Amino acid sequence: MVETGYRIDDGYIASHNGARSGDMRRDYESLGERLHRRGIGIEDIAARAAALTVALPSWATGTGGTRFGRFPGAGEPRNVFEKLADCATVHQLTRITPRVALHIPWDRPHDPGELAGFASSLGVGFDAMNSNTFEDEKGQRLSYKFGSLSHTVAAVREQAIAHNLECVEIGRALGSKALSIWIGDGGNFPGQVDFRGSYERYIASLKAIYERMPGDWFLYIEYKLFEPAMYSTVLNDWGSAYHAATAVGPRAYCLVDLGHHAPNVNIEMIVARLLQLERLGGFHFNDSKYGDDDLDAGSIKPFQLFLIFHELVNAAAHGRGAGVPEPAYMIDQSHNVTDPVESLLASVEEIQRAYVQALLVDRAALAGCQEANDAVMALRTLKAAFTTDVAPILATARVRAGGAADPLTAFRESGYRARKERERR
Ligand code: PSV
Ligand code: MN
Repeated sequence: MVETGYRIDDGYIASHNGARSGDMRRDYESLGERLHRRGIGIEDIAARAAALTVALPSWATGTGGTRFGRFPGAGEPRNVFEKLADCATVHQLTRITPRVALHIPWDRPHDPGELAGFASSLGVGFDAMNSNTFEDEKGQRLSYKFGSLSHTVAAVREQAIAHNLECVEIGRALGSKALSIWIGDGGNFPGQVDFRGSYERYIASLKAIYERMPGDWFLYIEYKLFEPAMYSTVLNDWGSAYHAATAVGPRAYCLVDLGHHAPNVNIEMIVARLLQLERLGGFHFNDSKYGDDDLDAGSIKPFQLFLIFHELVNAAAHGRGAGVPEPAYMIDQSHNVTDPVESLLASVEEIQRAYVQALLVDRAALAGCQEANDAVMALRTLKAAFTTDVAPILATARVRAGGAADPLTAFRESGYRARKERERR
């Protein structure tokens, strides 16, 4: 039986909340009044805020790094069990992160049944399985140096396909329902890779995986414009991902990682297109200034995050086609200078904030502005929602669900990391 180690006491969370309850109630009532004047029922918004769920990446619970080095902090998780414990702590404080996404081989469990039992004892489950053919695993027979699913050599492609099927097998034992594939395949120099041939081989490999996936699983196809390949990547953009998904089958969808675009690309429009075409599988949330920076969600471009959620809320109002799943929300970040749990807590709050702000958009008024070609008032309508301080809704929804009014402060003051420093020598 694996030890859980120190956990934040629910009584501690209750006293943290108790100290804030008066202010929280007053702020919530005052916001409720102002929203009522805009024809919005705060209770309905609070209920929708509480219903949002975001998956946590196991790999973001430890300090990431850059190619120039890594500066791990004390008390970081040493194995998949400790990663799950940290994710469960984020869920305990926020109440909207009940699932964890695993990366194989980084988190390959010796005994998936044992891991599933451990997760359920912590009150969390599993999200998409993430395969990794962008690195060579110790002892691996054939190298991915020149690609994996799109490699010129059939035996390398077969090995990469087998790895993805192993991820599915592990995921089945854990209760996961999706496989997320991102490949690093591409070229560093013009002429190195045959664009046409590599894309064809990639799609054929995806088909081989898809055909052997259980019938109730989804395949998420993640694109990225560059890195580690610096000149071209095989799956570089949403158009390539969209075509791949449609070529593979009805349960294949595109995954949008916010950091996987060139600077200033209109990501909300890509999201709107994929929603309209019914091939948006979900997100890897993070933020960036220059490239795939993997900074905390909402830290650089909170308005962009809001606009993305605005498109998601719009699409939900239009309804989804039969069998089309709700987009899956997941964080994918690299925490280099912060406590990873603190960054995750802050990011979860930013994602929930953007969602709630998007719920406040006066869609009838916006449609009127669009019909009348009134650009100034259209933007003002969006900004009215974006500039609303929805913190009282977030805090109230969390506290009602048993979480903390202020998760970041509660985490810091709990002494969790210091306890883990002692436990995780
Ligand atoms: C690649 O940059 C990526 O976004 C993929 O999702 C990977 O699985 C993840 O980061 C972890 O490195
Ligand atoms: Mn990603």
